[in-house]
Amino acid sequence: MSQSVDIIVVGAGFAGLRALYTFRELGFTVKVLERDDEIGGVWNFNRYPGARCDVESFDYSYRFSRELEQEWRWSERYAQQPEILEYIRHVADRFDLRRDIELNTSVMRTEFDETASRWTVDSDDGRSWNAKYLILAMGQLSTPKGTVYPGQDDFDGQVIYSAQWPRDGVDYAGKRIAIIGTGSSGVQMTPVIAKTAKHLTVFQRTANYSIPAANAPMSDEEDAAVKANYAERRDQARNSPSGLGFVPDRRSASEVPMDEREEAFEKAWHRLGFGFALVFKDILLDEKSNAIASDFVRRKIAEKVKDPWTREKLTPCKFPFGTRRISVDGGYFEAFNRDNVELVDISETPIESFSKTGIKTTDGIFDFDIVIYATGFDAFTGSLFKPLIMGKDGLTLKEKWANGPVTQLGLAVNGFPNMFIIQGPGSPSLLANVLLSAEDQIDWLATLLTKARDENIDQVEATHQAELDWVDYVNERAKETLYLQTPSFYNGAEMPGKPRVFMPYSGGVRHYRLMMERCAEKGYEGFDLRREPAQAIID
Ligand code: N01
Repeated sequence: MSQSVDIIVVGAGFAGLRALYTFRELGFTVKVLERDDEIGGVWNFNRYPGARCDVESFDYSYRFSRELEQEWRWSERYAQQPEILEYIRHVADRFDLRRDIELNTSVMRTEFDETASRWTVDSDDGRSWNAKYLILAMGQLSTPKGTVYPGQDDFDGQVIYSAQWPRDGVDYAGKRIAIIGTGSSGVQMTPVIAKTAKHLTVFQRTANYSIPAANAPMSDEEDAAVKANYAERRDQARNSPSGLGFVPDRRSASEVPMDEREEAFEKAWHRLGFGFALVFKDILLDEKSNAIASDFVRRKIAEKVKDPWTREKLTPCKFPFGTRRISVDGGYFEAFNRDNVELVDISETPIESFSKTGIKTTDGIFDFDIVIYATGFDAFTGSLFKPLIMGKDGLTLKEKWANGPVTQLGLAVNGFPNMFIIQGPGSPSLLANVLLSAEDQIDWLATLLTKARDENIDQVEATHQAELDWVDYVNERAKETLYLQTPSFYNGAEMPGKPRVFMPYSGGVRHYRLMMERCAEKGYEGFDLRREPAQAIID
């Protein structure tokens, strides 16, 4: 017997909870299905030491409740994972969200019934739901790659994945630890683990750019100052390209006199974290300007690392600054000055396998008690392909996207009526403050679905032409940037065999929101809104 609701939301992370709150407020019945035994999404899984948000807490928080904004007190500029999870739990309790969340519920299959204009949703434990709308809020980085080297099962020590960190913690003090991977996760955990590990070996394949977080406790004065003008801050964030509130200097980095430029970079280096890439308008757009910024960051890294060999290896040189996700660190490079920390360059001496006692590279065997994989995720599509999602005519989402994702506005897919993806491929997602942009999308969807309810519309479906146009547009915008020069998880290079398609929308959250608004103003251009299946009211 299936339970009937207006909306099924898959995923109880930040976006899923916001969707639940918003649609419930509007009088829709909503059920959120969450595979884990706790809410929080990535903030529930990524419990590794040092995990924290690279976006300032004041901006990486919900905007929908003025009271919540005023009440919640962040302890640091960049909150740590436990505090963010506590915030999410607080929101769920404060707004009584938990009663509509089913934990331990993995969606296995979902299919659109064209006659009834409803989605049926089946979970792994045999339960079923049916709903008019399906909202996929499954995250962009929630399916770990699960890297496995040969011989791993015979390893005597412990193997841990950064995004599946054991709930009861890991006692790494006094132990010999390996970290494989130097993306944001590896960069965040390295200085923390280094402090108490007996020995830490970091296996690096590609050196990464990282900017100091300049994290600090949140003073009462700063807290009060932000809260006195929170609406203004939110507006500024929403109207900045990244959703972080930084509006770049409108000049090209290459045109600014050297002294002035160095001063601006120096200031940003000590304060902006992620926003360093936005000091001048064209750091991510123009090769010459990017080379100047890349050079500055490399010089800064070199100043931090004492040993010449390690310094050279840690200096990123294989790709332009910012064309892979920039890391934001709390002493990553400095950690390599410790006697108990060692770097292994596996681009020169690759890992061959695990041995019983550790890891075997082409250079020899390194013994460990614990090996940590910080090797990343099957980004954007990994989670969306886990359940079988079947739209019209028996077509699955995986089949539809065999050559790469196609969407209208990053939100909807032709052939999958009444289904919406939050921060999916084609939306700003991983190139921006993802929470801010998710809230924009949910607010926009709220207006659309309210209209559909008021006007007895049965099906809302992206047109095929609209998604072709949107994909072209996303690609055109990407060509204006330097992102396409670098293999990364933005373009499917992180997984063997994945189509090489640039996935996020690089035009910024403000422009993206304006595109959504324009679509609505034009009567939801690019969507078919149908009262009866196949009877178009608006094309
Ligand atoms: O993953 P990554 P991550 N053998 O893909 C290496 C978000 N995040 O978990 O570059 C050996 O960036 C790989 O090497 P290479 C954020 O969006 C947010 O660190 O492919 N090494 C790379 O060094 C971030 O960007 C926060 O040559 C292997 C690393 O592993 C995203 O999550 C905090 C390998 C993977 O880096 C992912 O970050 C943390 C192999 N087989 C993360 N395969 C916030 O603060 C891969 N590597 C919000």
